[in-house]
Amino acid sequence: MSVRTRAFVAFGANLGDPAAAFALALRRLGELPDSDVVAQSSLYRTAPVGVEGQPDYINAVIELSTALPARPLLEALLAIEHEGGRTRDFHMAPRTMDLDLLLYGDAVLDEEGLQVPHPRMHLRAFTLVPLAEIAPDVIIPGRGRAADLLPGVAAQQIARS
Ligand code: PH2
Ligand code: MG
Ligand code: MG
Repeated sequence: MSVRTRAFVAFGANLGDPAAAFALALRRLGELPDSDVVAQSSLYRTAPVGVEGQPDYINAVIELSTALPARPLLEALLAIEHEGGRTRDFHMAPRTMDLDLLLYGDAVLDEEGLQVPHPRMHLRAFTLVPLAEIAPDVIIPGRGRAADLLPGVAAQQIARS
């Protein structure tokens, strides 16, 4: 039996059919080798952060139990985004599917394209609120318990969709 790691993936979409994209992402994540979807948050409607004049996002967080190492998991996320119609037109362009690796166990990695914990996850309601819904006690290395960080993002607009 291989060792499993608890990984958290953020889903975001503000183009096309976000609910269908989320269903596709869940299906594909569940099909990854030696991996299971353990939990999924509600879908949340959120105002775009860091960019103006774009449609609202639909955001959620998915918990995986996986034997995949972080880099192959990241590559799998990029492949699923691609299947979900993701294009990279410009920085922060609206997207049909964004899958970001938030946490990979208690790993702290700062590599090309692979930073965990995600460096801004503790500052954003659109990642922290769905994460705390499914895993309030999870520790964000260097930041603390997810639920304890919620007051810091309380001013940001977020609603269950
Ligand atoms: N993702 C971004 C930039 N801004 N804003 C919201 N509300 N949700 C996102 O997923 C999001 C964003 C870059 O990935
Ligand atoms: Mg993102
Ligand atoms: Mg991304």
